[in-house]
Amino acid sequence: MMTQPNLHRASSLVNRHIVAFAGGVGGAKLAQGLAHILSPDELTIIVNTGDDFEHLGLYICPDLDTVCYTLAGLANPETGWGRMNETWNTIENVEGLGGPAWFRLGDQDIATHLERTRRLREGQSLSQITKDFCSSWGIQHTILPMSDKPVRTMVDTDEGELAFQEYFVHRHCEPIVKGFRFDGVEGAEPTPGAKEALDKADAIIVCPSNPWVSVDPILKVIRKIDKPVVAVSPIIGGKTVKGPAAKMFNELGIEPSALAVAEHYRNILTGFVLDNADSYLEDDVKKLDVQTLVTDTLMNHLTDRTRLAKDVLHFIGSL
Ligand code: FO1
Repeated sequence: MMTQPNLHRASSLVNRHIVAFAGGVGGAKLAQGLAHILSPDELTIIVNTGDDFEHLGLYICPDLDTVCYTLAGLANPETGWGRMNETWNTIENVEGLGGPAWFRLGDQDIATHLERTRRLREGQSLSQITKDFCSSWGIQHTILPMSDKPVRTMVDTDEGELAFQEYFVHRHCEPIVKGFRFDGVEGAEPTPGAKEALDKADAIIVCPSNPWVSVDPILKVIRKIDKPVVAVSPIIGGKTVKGPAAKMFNELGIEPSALAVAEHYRNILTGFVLDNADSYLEDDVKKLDVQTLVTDTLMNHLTDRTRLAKDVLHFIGSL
């Protein structure tokens, strides 16, 4: 039976398939905007797992949970991570017993880590667990860990090598960054679903996540990319909206800017999205043989997220 073409997509009657690479809070916001526009069979979100770690005996996947909670409308609107309307009884009692409380695990959030850890111990794969959790949370779009094998981002600093959450949360990103290592990335195959989604993708969108610790692990696992790639700069006016990406650029001896991000991705980029505040960098980005879109990339509310998603999809249609 011929399905009635969706007229508002007259520009591309054939279904389009987008794969989005997302990491933490910034990436999750654009992923949410894309999920509001694209149907589940048009969008697959591949998420960084380099931030995962074991803590209090629980297997914790911060970026997977941030993307899932955001798409489910469950995310804490202030922090972007963890759950809204959260309570902290458990972690406060852990602290009262002398346990570590530096990584703030809310009572609702702990259920996610308990059940994920239980299922992993039973031998279920991370992608299967994520699929089941998404249906429990009412998420129809496919959210995939980049790999079912563990990958651990290690941050080399002036104080030696630190595990990612140790650097990011416990040490508040203070140590001076000298480099990164993605432990386990050599043996980590992309999840089966990720390979399929990439094969049928018309284009890949790199969401505005930290290039060093949220996107690079995904690129290292996916390895070969032979589709058009559009990246949205996570740096606006030389600064990040949230997180240490600009500080990392600085400490690695690179002037933080949208141009520096475009140069970071230059081997895979087809198009690059800069904020209006960085329009003066547009010609320099074009010199990288990359097409550009200048627009408002700040995403405070869902309306901003869907607007930016629309802009990016329209930009892809023009490539
Ligand atoms: N980030 C913090 O800065 N402090 C925290 O206490 C914290 C707890 C936390 C708990 C669950 C979770 O899914 C994320 C959490 N994050 C916290 C954020 C997390 O460290 C980062 O979102 C990612 O690892 C990098 O984007």
